Amino acid sequence: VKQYSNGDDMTLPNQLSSPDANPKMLMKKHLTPEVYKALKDKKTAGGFTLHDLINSGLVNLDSSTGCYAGDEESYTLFAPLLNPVIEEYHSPYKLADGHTSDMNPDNVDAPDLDPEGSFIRSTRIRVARNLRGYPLTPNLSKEQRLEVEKKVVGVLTSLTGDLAGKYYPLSGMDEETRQQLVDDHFLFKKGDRFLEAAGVNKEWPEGRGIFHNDSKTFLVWVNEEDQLRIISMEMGGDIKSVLTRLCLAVNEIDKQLGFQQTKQHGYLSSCPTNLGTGMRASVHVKIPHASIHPDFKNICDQYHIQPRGIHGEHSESTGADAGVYDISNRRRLGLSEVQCVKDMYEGVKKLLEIEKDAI
Ligand code: ADP
Ligand code: CIR
Repeated sequence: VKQYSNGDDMTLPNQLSSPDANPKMLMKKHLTPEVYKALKDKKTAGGFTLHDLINSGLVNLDSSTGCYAGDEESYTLFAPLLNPVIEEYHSPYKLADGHTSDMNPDNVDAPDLDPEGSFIRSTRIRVARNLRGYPLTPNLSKEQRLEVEKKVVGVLTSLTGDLAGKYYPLSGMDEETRQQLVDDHFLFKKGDRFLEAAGVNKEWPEGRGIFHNDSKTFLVWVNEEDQLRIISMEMGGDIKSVLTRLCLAVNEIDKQLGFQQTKQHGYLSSCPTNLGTGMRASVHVKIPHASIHPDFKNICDQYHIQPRGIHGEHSESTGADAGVYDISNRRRLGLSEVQCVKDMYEGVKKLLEIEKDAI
């Protein structure tokens, strides 16, 4: 992990004054000279420093967030930086409010928004989770990573019915199979530069892998950005079916392993944007007109949804996929999993109204 050099106590890391630094980067915005001075020599009991916390944003000046936590203690020790980052991203949530989870799919009423299948290609819901008793991935040692993998795989291979499947470790997977899984939207990318600078990719690919059932509707990423990314996905727009499968799996894994959580932060994650529910509920949806509507960005903000390209975060939709977007809930903390799904649902409903009006 690259480090930076700094001058006297009050001098911010010089990368942040580069004209290339994204002025909206949350870490940059909230790392004032006072906060920097107060935190620069602090270290968690697990050895995680301010430098470790912010390195991803220093190396990647186009970051939107720019920091990754190394352990539960990072969230309290570095709170003068992280709390404003968290509260801005998950606005209007205030950490003092406290977070409540709701993984009961019966509380979601989400009739298919596109039963004819003209707009919505696929639906995916994932949650980020980390095991109690371990650091988060930026600060996880090789031994701990292997231990987490072993525990998780033990539980996953005991699942039955629709959730039964196999674990495919990344070590030893042939390149063609790996690339196909990425291209088909099932597996994480290799070499993400944000995670690389955060220290998450150490000893790659050891201890990483993917579990999935035969139909690839239930998948678990092991030891990528978070120890677990639990994913339910299927073609079409049946959000309730996707959520029901996810809840069944997450509740079972939780019962057997136990996830890190606090009252204020909900479920812990390495990236502050994933705190709380850790949930990103998304559809791949064809909206060539709505996406160029002058109010597109405002509508996304108003409905708390986030557009991405369809090849994962930081990708653009081009070529045959032009006009197809990944639309998901943006907020994840201070609202329940059920409400995250509702944010996505209401946002997509609105975008489809605009799209249909424009055709
Ligand atoms: P995350 O959901 O973990 O934040 P990414 O945005 O990087 O991660 O997406 C991970 C993968 O999941 C990518 O291959 C992406 O195309 C795929 N994906 C996301 N949403 C959907 C969806 N609704 N349908 C199909 N694939 C999806
Ligand atoms: C960044 O700061 O851009 C990356 N570390 C990813 C941040 C989380 N993603 C998001 O809000 N879209």
